[in-house]
Amino acid sequence: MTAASAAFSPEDYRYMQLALALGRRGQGRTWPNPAVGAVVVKDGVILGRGWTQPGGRPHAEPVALQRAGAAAKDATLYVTLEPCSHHGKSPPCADAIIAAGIARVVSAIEDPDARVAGQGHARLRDAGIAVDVGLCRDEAVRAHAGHFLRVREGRPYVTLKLAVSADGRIAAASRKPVQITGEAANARVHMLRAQNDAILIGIGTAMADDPLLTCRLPGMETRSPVRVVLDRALRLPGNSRLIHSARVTPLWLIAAETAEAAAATKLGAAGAHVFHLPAEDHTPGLDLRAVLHTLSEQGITRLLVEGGAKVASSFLKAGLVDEFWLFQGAKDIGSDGLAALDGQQLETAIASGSLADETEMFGDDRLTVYRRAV
Ligand code: AOF
Ligand code: ZN
Repeated sequence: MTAASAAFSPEDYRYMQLALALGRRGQGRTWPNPAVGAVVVKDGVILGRGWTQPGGRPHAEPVALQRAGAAAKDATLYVTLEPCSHHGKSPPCADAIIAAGIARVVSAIEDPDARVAGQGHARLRDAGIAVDVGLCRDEAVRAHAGHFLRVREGRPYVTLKLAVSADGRIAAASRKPVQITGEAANARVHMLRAQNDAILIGIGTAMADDPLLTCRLPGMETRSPVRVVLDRALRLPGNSRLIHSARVTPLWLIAAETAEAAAATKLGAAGAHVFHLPAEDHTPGLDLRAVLHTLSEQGITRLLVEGGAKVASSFLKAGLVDEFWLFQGAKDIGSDGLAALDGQQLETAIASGSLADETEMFGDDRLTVYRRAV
């Protein structure tokens, strides 16, 4: 039974929206698992709310059911992804739902994970529970895009973020970083970091900017993503801020297998985790699909790409950008500044993607988010 045959009420819609909002709370820290949200409701009263916990467990449903306690009997459970039916590190959510005496489950979408794939819904129906699937399906597809891509294509969902001056530059000619956006936009970027599992830059940016790449919003310092540097020849300096913080916030370096073993040993001893990919002599960079595959194998479902110009245009050219966050500052840098993309027009790159569907102002800075249609 799918969306077409299920009758959903305005209340159903409201509670599923709540479940989606709860699920978003976990984004960026539930990997390798999806960030699911769940709500238990009876007679118009919300009895329990839950979302997938850091590291992916407990799952959302048992959290919501535990809050509801014995009152969950005969209640409705709203959940943003099919409840699991497999024995992982914890017993199946479907069994917990049955044991709690839930009468109806409203679920947004099937879980493509081969261990679940319809069996969660089937198990609930077999136990006599009414199961309606498909409410807010498109929003759930978006919310769980990283999980779906990881399961189906072996890669994470990729968000590219670029901040450009009014004249489309990202740095001064000297490569010296310039303040392009203001405080409000910068805070949004730090939030975006927290909402991703990992953040990736190229070695050029790592050397030029010596960035930290952490989330520095007050109270959210522990929500920094894994930092990933594309460092083909392992050139990252041992005295960089990335290396100095590697024991606090994970740092993964992606190198070619031809990189010097001594450099790998040294950076590894300093706390970085080095991954080696087959070297391709004819290309100067790394094969981005192989990079994404490696990250996906490690459990990364949502990747934020933060530059620089070369990395940004490589991802765009390879068609590997699912979402593009473009911040445009109000000031010019000047025509000798570094162009946003390496040998590619920003306008062309945007046009080859999809429609702009969100614009927001942060002081004088304009954010436009371009998304691939789901
Ligand atoms: C749910 N609710 O909140 C999440 C689910 O390794 P395990 O046992 O934690 O299982 C991971 C799989 O469970 C994951 O691949 C996905 O299919 C599902 N995630 N399921 O019922 C949740 N996060
Ligand atoms: Zn589960």
